Amino acid sequence: MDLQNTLRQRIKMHQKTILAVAAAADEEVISAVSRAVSEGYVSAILIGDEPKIRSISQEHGFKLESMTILHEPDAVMACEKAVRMVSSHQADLLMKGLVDTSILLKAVLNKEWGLRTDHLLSHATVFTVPAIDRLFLMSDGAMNIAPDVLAKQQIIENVVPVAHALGIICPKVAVLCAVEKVNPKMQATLDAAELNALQKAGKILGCEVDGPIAFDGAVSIEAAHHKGMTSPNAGKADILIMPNIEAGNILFKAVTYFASGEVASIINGAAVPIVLTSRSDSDEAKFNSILLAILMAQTQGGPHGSDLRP
Ligand code: COD
Repeated sequence: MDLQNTLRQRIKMHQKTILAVAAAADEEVISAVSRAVSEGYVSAILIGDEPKIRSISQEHGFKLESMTILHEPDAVMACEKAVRMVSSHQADLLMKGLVDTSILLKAVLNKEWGLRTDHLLSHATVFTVPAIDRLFLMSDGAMNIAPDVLAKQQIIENVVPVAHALGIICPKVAVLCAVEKVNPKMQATLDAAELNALQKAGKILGCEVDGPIAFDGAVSIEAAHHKGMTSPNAGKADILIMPNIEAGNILFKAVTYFASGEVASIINGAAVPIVLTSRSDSDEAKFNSILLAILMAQTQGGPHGSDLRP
């Protein structure tokens, strides 16, 4: 399964999106953005240390002619400027460059000029691995540190539309735990049972929720059979809901480093989708993430329009 092709096929090319990149002075970031510009997906505003942006680009042959560069060497200020460009509608999408995730997210959450909505913001990753021929989504590996059950409900509500945008009509959501039975000493199992019940009661829409369920039984039909699991969705999960940020972050990085997976990551629930990858992610992962953010912007109302915002 080719993640990048899937994303390319789902994007409408006639809409040009303006991407504001916070702290852009990084080889992988500029590589991904210049590719998205040259392929006609976006026009870009690079906010960061201009001399560094220019020397990286010269060294690696990235073309900057059709991009705007705003010199701002301070990372906190670069994040503020990038977020303000989006909230003032001068740009359609935001992308994290070479800066701590928490610095960018604090700017995004700013009450006066940030990109907050009345919904929780959460991070979602779409990934493929060579061993299994289907798309997976997982959330949250980068924003919500220790979500309670209400936050997990909103995390599901944020990630289900991403699955829909990728053509998964009724995604199977696995709320991951270490076991398949409720154990009051394991909060994740209590949360999973509650989320399962909420979906069955019609309080979570557009998906089917399973849990508590462990990783093997969620992703492998053989493992599910072996463990005697009876749920018709066992082994067939599309979306993996993580118990906490550590589990999510480790799975996300294991996909890349142990399984040679392809990934794309964004923040959902904000006024616009935000391209948010790890600093160590490849230019390919960053390019895929730009495509995913464009797809979600189009799904939510299209770029260049106030209907992107609540
Ligand atoms: N969605 C919506 N609003 C939020 C969210 C959210 N996910 N998180 C916090 N808020 C709001 C709160 O309601 C409050 O109004 C305000 O923001 C501040 O809340 P705090 O004090 O809990 O949040 P902060 O500013 O201390 O931290 C928010 C972060 C997102 C920065 C924090 O949760 C964080 O550091 N997350 C992990 C980021 C990270 O390091 N990732 C690494 C992996 S790449």
